[in-house]
Parts: sequence; C-alpha cells; structure tokens
Amino acid sequence: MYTQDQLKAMVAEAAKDEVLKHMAPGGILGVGTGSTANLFIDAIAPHKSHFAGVVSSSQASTERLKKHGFNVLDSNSVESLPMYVDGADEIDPQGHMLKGGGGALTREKIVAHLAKTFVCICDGSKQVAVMGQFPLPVEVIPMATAQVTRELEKLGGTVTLRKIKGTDQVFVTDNQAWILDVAGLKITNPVELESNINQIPGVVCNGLFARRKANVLLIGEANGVRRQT
Ligand code: ABF
Repeated sequence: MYTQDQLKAMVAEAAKDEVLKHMAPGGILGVGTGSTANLFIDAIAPHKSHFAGVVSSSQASTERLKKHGFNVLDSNSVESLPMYVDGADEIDPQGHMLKGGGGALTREKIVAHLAKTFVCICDGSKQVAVMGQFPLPVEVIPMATAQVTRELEKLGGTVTLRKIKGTDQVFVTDNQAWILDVAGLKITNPVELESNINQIPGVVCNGLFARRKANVLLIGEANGVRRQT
C-alpha cells in the first residue's frame, strides 16, 4: 500500500515523463503550486535545459524553480504555453476541479488559461463524487470581504476568512488580496457556480476550475498512476 506522499511522488514522476514526451525542446512550461507541484518541480529540474523557460503560478513556486536554476519568465512575455502542470484539492468524475488550498488559485487559473494542455497531478484521495467537502477558496479584495461573505452565505456556505496557519493574522495572497474559504457546499453545478461567484463585486477569482478543466489527469492510486483524458 502506498502512502499519500509516495502517490504524490509517483504522479510527479509521471508528469515529468508526460511533459518530456509531449513538449518539444525549447518550449515554455507552466508550473503550478502545492506539495505535489513541488515534487514535480524537483523531478523535472534535472531536465531544465529541455525548456526555454517556465511561467510560475506563485511566488513560492518561483522561488523553488529559481533555486533549481530555471529561467522563470513573466506571464506577460508569452501569448500561450504548450503545457501547464498543477495539483488540485478535489476532482469530480467529470474532471471539474476545486483548487486553491495553497492560496494560489488566481495565478494558477491565469497560467492554466494560457496553456493548451493542462495536466493535473494528484493522489487518489482528491477524487470525490461531488465537490465541496474541501472548503471552496474565493479570493477577494479586502474592502469587499463582508459583503462577499453575505453573498456566499446566501449560496448556503459557511464562510471563514483565511488566516495564516497557527496565527490570528489574515492570509494575504501574492496579489495582496484575502481568501474566504466556503465550507458546506454541495457543488453539483460547478460550471454555473464558478461563473455566479465571479459575478459578485469584489471577487477576484474562485477555486472552481470547471469552465476550464484539465486535459490530462494523472492520478496516483493503489495499483499505480492512472492517466485519464
Ligand atoms: C494547487 O495544488 C492548489 O490549487 C491546491 O491547493 C494544491 C493541492 O495541494 P497538494 O498538491 O499540496 O495536495 O494547485
């Protein structure tokens, strides 16, 4: 039986193979955020010369990539990316994802939108029948926090302003915004809910990746890595 960390390492390796197989040398790779994405960064690092550069989805991933010697490019310097590799917090049977547990949802969605192929890497525990067991992150402009909270509560959620773990300090995103975590939702309509939440004034982005799903899922399971497209 594999541990969750072993499964994450397995999908990170599989994503390295996927990228090296499908991406021509000299391309620019989009890179996600989180512990599984970190394992992918470490796995692909020995092959950094395969890429002209990378576009990162967070300051945390940027630091890790730079430590490995990658050429980290500004997202504004590319019109598109051949591939983007990133993790997820939940995935439903149709491939809709809930992301943002690491607080990087907005930049992740920006870089994913640039990419032709989004490869999602995760261990099997992320697969759910219906999303919402993991609180849905919603990035907000601080001055709108109270009114966005009220709107999200009307949707049936229990809303918490994200704090830095173990402190009473508000978590601030790379975009100098705050995050509301919405628990208690049963997300049977992810595409519609993603759009509806984005209409609330003050919302920067939310963690539903439903309108733009991953093109390839690499899922670490008991008998190995399952590739789903
Ligand atoms: C990232 O992957 C985030 O959107 C999500 O929170 C994270 C999943 O975390 P981990 O890979 O650490 O399980 O893209």
